[in-house]
Amino acid sequence: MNAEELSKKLLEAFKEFQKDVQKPRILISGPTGVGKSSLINKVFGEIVTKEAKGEPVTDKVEKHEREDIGVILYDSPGCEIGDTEQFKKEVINAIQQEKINLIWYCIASTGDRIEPQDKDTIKMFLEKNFPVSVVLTHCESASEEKIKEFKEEINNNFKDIDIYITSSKVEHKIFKEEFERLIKDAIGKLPETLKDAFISAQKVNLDEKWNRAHGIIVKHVAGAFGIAFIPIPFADAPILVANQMLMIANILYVYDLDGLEATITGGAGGGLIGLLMTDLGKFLSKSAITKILKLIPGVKILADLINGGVATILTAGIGEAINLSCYKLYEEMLKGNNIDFVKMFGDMVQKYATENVKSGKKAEDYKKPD
Ligand SMILES: Nc1nc2c(ncn2[C@@H]2O[C@H](COP(=O)(O)OP(=O)(O)O)[C@@H](O)[C@H]2O)c(=O)[nH]1
Ligand SMILES: [Mg+2]
Repeated sequence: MNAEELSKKLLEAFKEFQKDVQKPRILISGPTGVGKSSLINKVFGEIVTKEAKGEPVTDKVEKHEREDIGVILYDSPGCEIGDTEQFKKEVINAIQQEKINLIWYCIASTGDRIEPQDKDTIKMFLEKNFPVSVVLTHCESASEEKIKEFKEEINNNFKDIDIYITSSKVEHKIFKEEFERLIKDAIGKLPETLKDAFISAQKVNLDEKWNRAHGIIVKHVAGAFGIAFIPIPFADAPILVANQMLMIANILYVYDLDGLEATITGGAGGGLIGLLMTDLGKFLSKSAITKILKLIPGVKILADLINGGVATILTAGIGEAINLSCYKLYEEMLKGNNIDFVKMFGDMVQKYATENVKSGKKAEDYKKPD
């Protein structure tokens, strides 16, 4: 396969992955004006809710879904005064019918107290065994004592419920860490089959993207060893490439750099991934890989054999080079430096892959950058 065919196949593998992935369904609930839409925008990017109003599931519940985004979001008000029966019927039905995986209930920390309706709503969710967490919003405007008081009051009513201290308006280390914790906990609560999509869609915990990609690589390396255990003639190296192609599609899916670009530019997205795949196609072509293979201690290319050990070093080295390059690109894009870094993506992958392969490191020995 030449570079062009490789990048085309990579892009196809990516699109297929995106099409077939199973997505979690998350309900964001809480009184009007509490900051639900802002929370969604902060965590998943404005792209999710930008288009139209969302599709009504009931009078109370709205659904936001896009093919290229890894979560299906639902938005409902809390239970307002005099509305309990109606609310119960509609929202509880919607949760059951739509098979909601997680509920984030929002409470503004600017209120005088936790309102009885908030407690009623949370109580109702818990009675039904729905997985609900509390997100305190507008926390930049509340004093530390106030937040402490709110947390205590919530915990007095609902013992082990998770509470997050957030602001969608002000950037601060505390809020950043709280959003990261919200994501980390959510990943822990979701079934394995929904994690790829969730980690892909969220835009506030970059380390969890690295962790997921790393796990994918470790898994694929085991596969590479299987394929190559019986030495393969070098001419058949594309077998190996096919295994790596799925791995690479999965890594790029988890980072969702396209979605990040769309969020940053306010555009539709869909352009960046093609550019990255073009670079990767060049990088994975036989001549480039042969050069890298020669770096592995003890490999004799002329013997025309790739054995299991070599295949694992190569697959881990390439996978982790892409993982690290995506991580760095993501960081730079968040800082607003996208254009130049996108141009450097191919070089970055090449550089890291060379270093990695030379080091002969095992997949599980790679560590997240600081
Ligand atoms: N200061 C501050 N304003 C916020 C925060 N979250 C939301 N807002 C503002 O509160 C208003 C209502 O937010 P919105 O997300 O539309 O609430 P929703 O009705 O629950 O979807 C908007 O003007 C937001 O900009 C926050 O954490 N801090
Ligand atoms: Mg809203």
